[in-house]
Amino acid sequence: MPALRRMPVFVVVGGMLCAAAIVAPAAFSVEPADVPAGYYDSAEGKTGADLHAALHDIIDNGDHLTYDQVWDALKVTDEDPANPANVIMIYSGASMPADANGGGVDQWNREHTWAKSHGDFGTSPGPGTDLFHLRPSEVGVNDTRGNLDFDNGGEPVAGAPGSFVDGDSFEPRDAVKGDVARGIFYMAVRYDGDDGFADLEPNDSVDNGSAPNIGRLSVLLTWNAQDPPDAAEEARNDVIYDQYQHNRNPFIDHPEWAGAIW
Ligand SMILES: [Ca+2]
Ligand SMILES: [Ca+2]
Ligand SMILES: [Ca+2]
Repeated sequence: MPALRRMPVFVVVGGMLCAAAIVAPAAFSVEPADVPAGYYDSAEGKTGADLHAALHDIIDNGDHLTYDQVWDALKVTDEDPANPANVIMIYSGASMPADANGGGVDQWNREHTWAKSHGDFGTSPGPGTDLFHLRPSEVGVNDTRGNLDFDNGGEPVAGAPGSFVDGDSFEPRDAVKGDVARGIFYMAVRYDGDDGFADLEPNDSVDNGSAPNIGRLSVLLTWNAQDPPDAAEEARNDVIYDQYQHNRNPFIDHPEWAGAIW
């Protein structure tokens, strides 16, 4: 009898939507809710260079905004959920008026978490305008980060509680350590040198200068594990996919793929 009672549940409720909502999360490994069906099919089961290449092929058709368009996009992607007129600063967590964008000391600007001198890609449409690594930051805090590689340690950053800096590296606050790492991993897979842009890759150094590399890879992998994607980061991925670039950050959807590649 138990078997007979269970059968009708699947037949009656068994439309795709119900089956996915009720049965799949507990029974199978499924994509996060807003990943289009089949988006990562060609990457499934792969590791290392094969996974890197498969992900590159999936995401390399993303659209490129102009640097001016990035202003308005960041006002949407990084909107303060508690105040739609504001945006959240990446390194401080502060909420600032969205229209206070610019180069003044009391304004916020467009922080390239993959410092744009690392590969010297500038602000032309391409890596320099890619929303997955661009985040709002107070002008002063952005200046403090400069083009430093990422690593743990240093002195507290003025105006950005929980962030640290020393002569060769910058450490963002705990809440965004994983966000920063996954933005770096995205850039490495998106830009492979086959489309006129530099081949960006992380390494384990903190003295990369203008080389198309950023470090420290071992620390970024740790940050990826310490600060897994939350609902806000996943929503940001969806907004960039739906409204702006039409590609996704695979490491927000599958943070375990970072360790499978590096
Ligand atoms: Ca250091
Ligand atoms: Ca986070
Ligand atoms: Ca690359």
